[in-house]
Amino acid sequence: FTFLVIFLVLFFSQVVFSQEKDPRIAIIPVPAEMSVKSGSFIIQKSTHIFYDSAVSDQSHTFFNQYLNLIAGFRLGTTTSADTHGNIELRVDSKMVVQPEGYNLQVTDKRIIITGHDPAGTFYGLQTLQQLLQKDKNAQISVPLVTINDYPRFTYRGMHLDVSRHFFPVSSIKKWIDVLALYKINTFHWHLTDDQGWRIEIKQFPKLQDISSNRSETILGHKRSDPHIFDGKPYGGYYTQNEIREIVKYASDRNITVIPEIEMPGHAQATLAAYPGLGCTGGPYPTATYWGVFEDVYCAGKEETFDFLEKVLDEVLLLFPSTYIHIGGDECPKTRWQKCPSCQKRINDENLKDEHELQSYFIRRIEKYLAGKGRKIIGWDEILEGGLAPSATVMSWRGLEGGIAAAKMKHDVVMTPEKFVYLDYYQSLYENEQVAAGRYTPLSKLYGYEPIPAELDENEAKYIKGVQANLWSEYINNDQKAEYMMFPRMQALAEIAWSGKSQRDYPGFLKRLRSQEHILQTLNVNYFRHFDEIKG
Ligand code: TNX
Repeated sequence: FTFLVIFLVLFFSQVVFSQEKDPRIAIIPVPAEMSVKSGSFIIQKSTHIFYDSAVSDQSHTFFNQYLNLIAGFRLGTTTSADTHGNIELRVDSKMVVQPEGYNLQVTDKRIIITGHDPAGTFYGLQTLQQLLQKDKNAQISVPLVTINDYPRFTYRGMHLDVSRHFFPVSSIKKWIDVLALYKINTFHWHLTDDQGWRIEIKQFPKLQDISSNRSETILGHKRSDPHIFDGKPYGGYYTQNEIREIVKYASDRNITVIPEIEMPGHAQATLAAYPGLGCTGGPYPTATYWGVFEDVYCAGKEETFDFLEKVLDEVLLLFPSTYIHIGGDECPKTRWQKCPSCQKRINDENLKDEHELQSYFIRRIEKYLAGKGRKIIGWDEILEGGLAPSATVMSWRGLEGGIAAAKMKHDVVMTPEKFVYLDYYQSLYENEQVAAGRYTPLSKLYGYEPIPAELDENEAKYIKGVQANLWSEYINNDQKAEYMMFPRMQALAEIAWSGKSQRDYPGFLKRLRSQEHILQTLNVNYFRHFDEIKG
């Protein structure tokens, strides 16, 4: 009996301790359930991937790309179930019941990944990818684990502003790869703003010729530096072919791309090309500095809606996402107050004021998109003057917008600037790279709980997920974008995917350190002092 007890104690302590101590087992986001045994499965050149017909081809392609980076070889694939020594990829919605969930079993003989759906299998492979490491003998070994895992939230988002600064297709693809590895499933692409329109629209070529260009702003080097202009031309936009390429690339990695076309505010770049769409008739320059601008789309003119509907027609052909982001934030009402056609609209439509005019604007676009089978999502200002009936709210100014919308039974994505804005400082070091004013260190992001305490259990169901935003006013190159994004994106991924009770900041920091080789393998720049910051 004593022997048995000693055996059991040793056995379980090994299971528990090896998880804690084995730096090879550093998975982000932390899985729902995991057990570990000593020993490894060795991936050899002769190892084959077997996959059943429900699994997407892209899954193993993506896996092989990464394996090739660390091992210098790719695995062959087969659809005939000769299983010994293989990696098997399956889909079985009865065995794994949670959408996007998976079961991963690594034994010394084989690896089996079973997903609830193809996305689940893909995520099992991402976990496996994080477990790959070269051991002492330069072999690619995988620790023996059994994992059951599934997401807490269905919406796990990352946003990127390409208007303030433009990023090339190759960088976007590189970042999509990293997002996929951390089980992010939504890429919110902020394509238009005052400082630049970045999507080709065939019916309105001046958007490419004029709205995508401006005079560049030189960034200050200290927080307090003013904006300085050098007057050099700055510009860029994505062709429709490039957009299709990115949407497909993302979709192969289970990432939905949601385009954002800003309205009624943040539209000065559009007005630069089509001044007739503003209240005053212009002329307007594409904005050369940051902020909120008074010249917005005129809500009184039919021309505005004609234009936006035609733009959206082309957008819908490029983006299959259910959601279309229509912006809605920071729209000053000063021009509308003095504009005869806006005042006429307020009268004709029996609206109380300019806030209701904004609501009229958004509802009209909502209706147009609903007619095409799409739904709108917008920043929390769309609550002003009455929320459009089927709108989803992105709560950015705080928690209030999200709370109000959930109480009204509207879907919500939480993205409060105070916690999840990646353009804010991540350290207070004297020589930190210039960023937007506030401070969101890694610990603050990690500590953010997306379900507001004010909501009861039923209301909480409307919180679909959480997103981090990377605004690019102060980010004018890829290296810096990566520096701002990583590793705060990994913290976001963990709060979006992992259960609330699994949150463990010291453990997260350790896993992040153990995983540095992944970012290095992918040639990703990141903020390296993350565990020195006390918050
Ligand atoms: C507010 S968040 C904005 C953006 C800026 C950002 C800078 C939101 C909906 N609007 O236009 O880029 O602050 O942090």
